[in-house]
Amino acid sequence: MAPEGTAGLDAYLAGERTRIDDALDRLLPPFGTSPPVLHEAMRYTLLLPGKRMRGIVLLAVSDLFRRRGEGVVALAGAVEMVHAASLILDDLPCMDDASSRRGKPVLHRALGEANAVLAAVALLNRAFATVAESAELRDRTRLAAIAQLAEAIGADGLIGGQVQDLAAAGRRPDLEELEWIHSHKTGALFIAAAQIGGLAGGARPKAMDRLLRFAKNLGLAFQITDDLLDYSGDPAQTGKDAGQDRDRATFVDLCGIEGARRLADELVDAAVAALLPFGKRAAVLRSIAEFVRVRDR
Ligand code: GRG
Repeated sequence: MAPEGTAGLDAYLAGERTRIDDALDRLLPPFGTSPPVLHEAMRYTLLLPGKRMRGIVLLAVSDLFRRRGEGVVALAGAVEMVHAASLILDDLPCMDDASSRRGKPVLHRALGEANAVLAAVALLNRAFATVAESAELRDRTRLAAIAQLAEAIGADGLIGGQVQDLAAAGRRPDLEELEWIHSHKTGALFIAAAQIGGLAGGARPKAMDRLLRFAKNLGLAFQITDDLLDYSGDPAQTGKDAGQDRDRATFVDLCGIEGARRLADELVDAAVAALLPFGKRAAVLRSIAEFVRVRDR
């Protein structure tokens, strides 16, 4: 059922977040497993309240093909583990040197840098193991999902985008370079989430292409609204430091507030347009795109 209105969407998002949170708790070894500090570190950032947007995109895409089992939620959990690992690494002193994340001190401030790095690597491994163990996927699609995730993280995905972002620090990249950085650093995991949701749903190549177009536009729009929130958002809502991006160029720096908002609008419109052939079945995905357009957290 499509969530009706803002209250309906909020309730839908909260419900899907709870399903993912419960799955994450189950997918990790319990608190107190040896070595305790590692398991505490793996759970710390991961289980703090995040929006779970990438996992929700995966669930909403598989819903499009009427797949809603617990196995799909585990796949959403795997994508959220990768996202949490990327946040932990991004926050390190050698990268963003952030102080708070999801309303709490960043992991390396709470449990030390070595534990933060090792917990991030352990989360990545747990994510791949979760996809590899998934009973939801047949053998060929399981391999395709693993490949999607590996591609999204690697040199042509999050890591490539991050390295280019770091290389651009202290200078002013042009809009083309900034789009390249963020379509890799942020967009790649949205794409993997949509594609893995499609694989779980048995989507055919044409549908996979539409999902790719949807996620590509949505991911970049999400980053632009992240930049807008970094500029003018309320840290009590976003859970992270305001002005964290001051040392690197953002879409707001390059386009101004109005320009960045217009660009985000165009990208959300393009994401919604990619869903047209799915008709009414894509109502939830359309609502998610509208959430990205207006979000305040
Ligand atoms: C090896 C996984 C891995 C990554 C290494 C550090 C790095 C390369 C990439 C950084 C990727 C990154 C953190 C991009 C920022 C994306 C972004 C907009 C984060 C905020 O996401 P939200 O708002 O956060 O969804 P919550 O807390 O709600 O999940």
